[in-house]
Amino acid sequence: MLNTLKPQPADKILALMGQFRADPRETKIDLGVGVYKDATGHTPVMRAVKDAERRLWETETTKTYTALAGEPAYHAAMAGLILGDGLPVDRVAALATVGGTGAVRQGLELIRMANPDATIWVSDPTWPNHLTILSYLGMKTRPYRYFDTETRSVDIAGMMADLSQIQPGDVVLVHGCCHNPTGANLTLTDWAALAALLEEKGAMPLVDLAYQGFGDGLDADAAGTRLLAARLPQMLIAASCSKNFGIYRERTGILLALTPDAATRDLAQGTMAYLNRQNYSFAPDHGARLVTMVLTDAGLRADWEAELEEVRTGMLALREQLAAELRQLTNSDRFDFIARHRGMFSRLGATPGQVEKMRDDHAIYMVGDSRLNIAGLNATTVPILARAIVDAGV
Ligand code: PLP
Ligand code: TYF
Repeated sequence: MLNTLKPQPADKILALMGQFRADPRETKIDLGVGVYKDATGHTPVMRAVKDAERRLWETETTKTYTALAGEPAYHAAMAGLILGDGLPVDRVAALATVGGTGAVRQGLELIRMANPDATIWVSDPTWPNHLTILSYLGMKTRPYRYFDTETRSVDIAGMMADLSQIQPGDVVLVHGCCHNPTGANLTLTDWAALAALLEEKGAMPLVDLAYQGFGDGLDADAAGTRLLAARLPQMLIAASCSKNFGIYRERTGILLALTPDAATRDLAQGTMAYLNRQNYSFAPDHGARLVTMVLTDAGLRADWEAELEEVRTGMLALREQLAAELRQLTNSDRFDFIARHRGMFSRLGATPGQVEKMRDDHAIYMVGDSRLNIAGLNATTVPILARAIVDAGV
């Protein structure tokens, strides 16, 4: 029976990790997978997370099951981090998930249960896993214009024009901040226009928030999400703790559902717990517990925020350096978009041939669509990349 299986296409980003490892050149530079790395190329365990782990080891007396939807303390801490002070507690349902990917998956399954005919509108381009999960679930999908390949910024006019076709009951999947793969993000004015459109059309947003704290800061990165939450009766938020807590392999995420009233909240909460039970029963607890400890202990939280801020400003400095280097080499400002982008990624706008050339000639690995991970650089490798970009004729 199993011999009837059809081979599935590999994940290009993960495949690139393997190619990089296999490259014997000592000067190789990994700008592929979206994992934060410090200047030495190491992905550290954050200080506050390590402290929380120590405390947990000392105090944890049982590892019996938690609640099916996850611990209420985790829900509250994460809802506070994402939605801020004005949190409408009685309208929020929450579900601990297997990473941010699990939150996206459960969110889409929840939508499918509520409205199997919903069309899910996705940015063009978007994180490839959005498309493969949607296809796997058999959900209707349509792209909306997002990236202006000339300016390398958001094509807001194109986006709004495409989304003017959304129907009541449709869902718009938006990246909360630090858009993957482009690095180009909505302004608050854009978010307000999106909120007005969704309200007018009776459509719902699903916000994928995987990089809160990596762009303009913890609150600024959630500002668009909070604006939607303040203006719309309902929305879904799929958030990841992988990046901002550096706990990738712990698989920690959350799905939040903002509902019009407490009765719908209860309905959504019950259905979300049902979805966990059908898919894997309980989500992993270790990462969620660490996150809860860090967010609710003043000392741990201050230390976490400080370290996250170092990570964020470090990436911004690399962006500035790369843009400056390219300004000098090309005697133009056409790469200044790199300094305007936010998060780990920028889409350079190179052709697949140019990406290949940078890999062959300089051992620089970026994703085939010319997405580069800024955190894969350091002050020494920035000039090497800038030279390679110019050499490749980008
Ligand atoms: N959404 C986006 C846009 C991402 O880039 C990622 C990956 O890092 C995720 C969701 C989910 O990440 P994870 O499942 O590792 O928490
Ligand atoms: O886009 C990235 O690089 C990150 C990490 O199947 C990632 O989101 C990449 C591929 C994948 C899961 C996570």
